Amino acid sequence: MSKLPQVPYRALPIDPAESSSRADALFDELDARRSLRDFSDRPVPRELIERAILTASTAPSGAHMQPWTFVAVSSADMKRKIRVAAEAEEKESYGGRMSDEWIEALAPLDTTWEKPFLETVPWIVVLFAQRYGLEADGSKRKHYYVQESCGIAAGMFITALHHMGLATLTHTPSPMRFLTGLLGRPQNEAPYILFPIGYPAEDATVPDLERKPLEDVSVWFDP
Ligand code: IYR
Repeated sequence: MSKLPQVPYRALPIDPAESSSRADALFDELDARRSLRDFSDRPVPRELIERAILTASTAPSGAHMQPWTFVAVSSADMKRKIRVAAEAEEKESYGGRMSDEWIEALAPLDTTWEKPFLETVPWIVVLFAQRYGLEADGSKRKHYYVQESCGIAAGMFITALHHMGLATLTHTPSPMRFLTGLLGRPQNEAPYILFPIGYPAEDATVPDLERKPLEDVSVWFDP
């Protein structure tokens, strides 16, 4: 393929002192984000979900293939179907498919096979990873670094939602193959993460977790 024409880089005009205050502000904002299970049923305008998807879609991706599809569901009937199918899988998982070690690691988070939030939330968005591209004529196009690209897009999606005051849960009902059939997705797409999205319930609580300090998550070669 021929080279693309070049355009000027749209750098943000920021001086070093401002970088520091912006960094603090972003840290404080993202440090307040938590995975939530207690949602309000207050409606969320579709426009906000559209914007979050567009923001996520600015993520870098292998060879700029943007190998993701966000499937947005507000239909009560479809949310119910997703809940029923997810709970059936999760019941199997909690009832024996998960290792004792895994169950023990989750114990402090107080999760169970029950997923009532899948019906409470105004929106469920399922991110599908396109393992390869499908052209209009049915031919396949190779995608690169699909897992990495979708992981980055998922992070940016979560960040965009949080920035709007919306809450979500990075949910991976396991296995999630049922979502492909339920949502009628083509065979090149694999469900990657399911996001229930809404405003937090007024009395919402989250586990009192601590985040690792910088020295536990980084190593420096900086004389
Ligand atoms: N998918 C299950 C189990 C689960 C797994 C992890 I790793 C978590 O951080 C939380 C839950 C569930 O959604 O309950």
